[in-house]
Amino acid sequence: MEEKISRAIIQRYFEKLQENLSVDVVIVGAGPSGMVAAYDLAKAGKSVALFERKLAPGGGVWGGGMLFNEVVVQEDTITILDDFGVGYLSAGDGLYTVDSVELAAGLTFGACRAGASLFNSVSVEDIVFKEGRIGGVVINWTPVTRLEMHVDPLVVMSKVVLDGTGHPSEIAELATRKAGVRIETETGAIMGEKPMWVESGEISTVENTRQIYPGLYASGMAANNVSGGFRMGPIFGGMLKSGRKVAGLILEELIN
Ligand code: 48H
Repeated sequence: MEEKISRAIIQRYFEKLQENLSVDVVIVGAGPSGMVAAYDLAKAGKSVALFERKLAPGGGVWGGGMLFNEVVVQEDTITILDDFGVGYLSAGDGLYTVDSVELAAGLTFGACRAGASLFNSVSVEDIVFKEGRIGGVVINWTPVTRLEMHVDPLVVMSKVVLDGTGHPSEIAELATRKAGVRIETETGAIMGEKPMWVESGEISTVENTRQIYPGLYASGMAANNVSGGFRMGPIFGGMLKSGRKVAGLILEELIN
């Protein structure tokens, strides 16, 4: 029995990893925007590999506002919550509260059930940059990167990479710093997140969700950091809408 358990895990994990060595879409970061995008893309029949640095997917959702484990969403994102079967309560003025633990767990479950392959505790440490296009990601175990062990990584190829890494926009940062490319912003560089302005940040997050370089898209707070939008605190409608928007844009590219 002891041997069977270990064998089953090893066999299935390596099958899963092999199936994901070349995919339609790599999503870096299992935050809310990345997981909505993963859900929509997988539902549309695309192969999706989702890499999350931490043990638990969910990004900034879990902690709610200042560790009070509730977040707020607006009326026009309720349909996305319904897709995932996540509950909500009216807070008046078109705002709703959502239990942040239920939201993080619900988004994770939804993305996985839709068919996305989620690899947790895996960090994306570099990009594949070939013939003027981002063509995949370079991965390693998070403990390896945290301990700064000198261990060479593995590579996953994809038609498209989505930067869903949140505030630091790590993939856009790698593209500009290491590949030296100009990205789709006013300056050609990462413009940097601005301070708090909820209404503006919510709108600009969705507006700034787009392709920023051939093969590379940005969503959520990464899109905001790339294009210099305001932050918005623990309101998550913009993140959910950003995930839905970027999935639509990627599908358009993959179909054409
Ligand atoms: C693998 C990585 C890597 C890497 C990072 O920050 P997130 O929750 O992402 P979003 O943009 O979907 O949501 C943002 C939201 O949570 C937020 O921060 C808000 C609304 N802030 C407002 C405010 O005012 O502060 O998740 C990103 C995920 C995290 O889980 C990271 O661990 C992961 O990406 N990640 N995974 N390889 N190189 N970098």
